[in-house]
Amino acid sequence: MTTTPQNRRLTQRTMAFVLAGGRGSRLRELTDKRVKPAVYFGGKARIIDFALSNALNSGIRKIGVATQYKAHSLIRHIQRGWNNVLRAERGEFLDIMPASQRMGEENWYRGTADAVTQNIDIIDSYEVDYIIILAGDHIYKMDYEVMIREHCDSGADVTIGCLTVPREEASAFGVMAVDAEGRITDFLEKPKNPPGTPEDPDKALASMGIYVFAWPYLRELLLKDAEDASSSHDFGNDLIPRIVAAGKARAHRFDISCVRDPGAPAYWKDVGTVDAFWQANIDLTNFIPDLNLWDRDWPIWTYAEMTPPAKFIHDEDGRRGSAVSSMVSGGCIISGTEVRNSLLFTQVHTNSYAVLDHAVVLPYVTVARHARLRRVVIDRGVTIPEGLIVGEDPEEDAKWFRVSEKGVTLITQDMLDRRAAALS
Ligand code: ADQ
Ligand code: ADP
Repeated sequence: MTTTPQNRRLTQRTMAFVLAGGRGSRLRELTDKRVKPAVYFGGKARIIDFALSNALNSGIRKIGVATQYKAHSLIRHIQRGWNNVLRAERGEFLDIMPASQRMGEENWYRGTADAVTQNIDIIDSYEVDYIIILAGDHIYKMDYEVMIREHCDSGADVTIGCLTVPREEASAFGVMAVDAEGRITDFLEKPKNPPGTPEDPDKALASMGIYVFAWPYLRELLLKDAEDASSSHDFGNDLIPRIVAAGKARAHRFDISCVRDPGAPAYWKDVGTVDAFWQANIDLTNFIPDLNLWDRDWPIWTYAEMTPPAKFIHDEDGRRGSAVSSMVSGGCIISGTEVRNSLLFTQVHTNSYAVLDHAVVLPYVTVARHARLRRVVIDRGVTIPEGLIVGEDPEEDAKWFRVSEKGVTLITQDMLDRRAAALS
């Protein structure tokens, strides 16, 4: 079945399979209309652009994206932004693989492994030797070629990307124990009481949900798993523990191999909650952010609208439109507004006497005069009414909006409409 010439680059003999079907419900109303990988991040991109850019920058040219929940926005983004990047003439693909089109009998992907199983015929047609399974919902820069090379050299059945996390956060992950050679000796999916590492009992080795397999090996494993009535058809719950028990799973340490910017720590984030989403976006406005989006050797590709540059207006009343320690995207008009430590996506228009402080503002938002917004996430397309004040009185905010554990307020148009109706 492997027909690829051996002299091709390893990454050309590998397909990336991106899992982008999980809803991400902890992002609350931000994922009401779109799946988590389609959520905006960093001023121009969407979350999935990080995994796709990593694949592309690593030299991978065959990519499949499995979607199911609220996939419309994601599919449109991929079609607009990624269609021209890969060329079918050179055997390059980016295929969207929606659930419910395949096999007939089962409408949805039953689990992450089932999402691959249901597409076995398409993957076969790519004629690749290796497959790397990725999640479409993490923010990081990673050279997958290093990991694929390690997998080939070691002769393991699976290589799992992992990183060191504080032990108290490890219950959200697959947690593993490794020996001195990097062999995984134990794997627990989301354990209540995660084991520490031998070097540091307060740290644990967490799976990033990134797996490299030889395709013929995984193919056989999936076909067996599909027959297994006791399986939930999930990588973390079913397949990985089985391979680890058989003794041929290897850990790839992302902390050591990551695309590191001088002085910056290894960066990998699951922006799964409103707090984490807000923080990771606001962190980009730091003097030296841990995630470097300015790196020309590792660009994050996306669909970017054609827009004029951001404009800052000194209005008729003499109010200065300004932004400090902030990122302001194309098409924005900052007219007589004070913007501090904020991140503004494309086409945000703000008016006189308004203040934005630690605000993450998604595309196409309008902020009317005298609005003062602190520690907020504003959803796409929202119109902020004149004089709205958020971030000063938590009780008032909680009446109308979604206030997170750490006091970040999420504002959507539906919430504003309900507020307007109640106050009128
Ligand atoms: P989880 O974080 O719980 O654990 P999971 O829900 O399995 O992740 O989703 C992984 C990826 O698959 C996400 O990108 C999600 O969107 C997608 N997905 C989920 N269900 C899907 C389906 N039915 N069809 C298509 N795509 C789907 C996993 C591992 C852990 C590991 C963490 C790292 O199981 O061991 O530590 O990822 O975040
Ligand atoms: P979402 O994340 O909500 O799915 P998309 O970016 O996929 O959003 O698509 C929304 C479409 O609507 C885009 O074509 C965008 O140009 C358009 N759009 C949304 N709001 C506005 C607005 N206020 N002005 C102009 N165009 C808008």
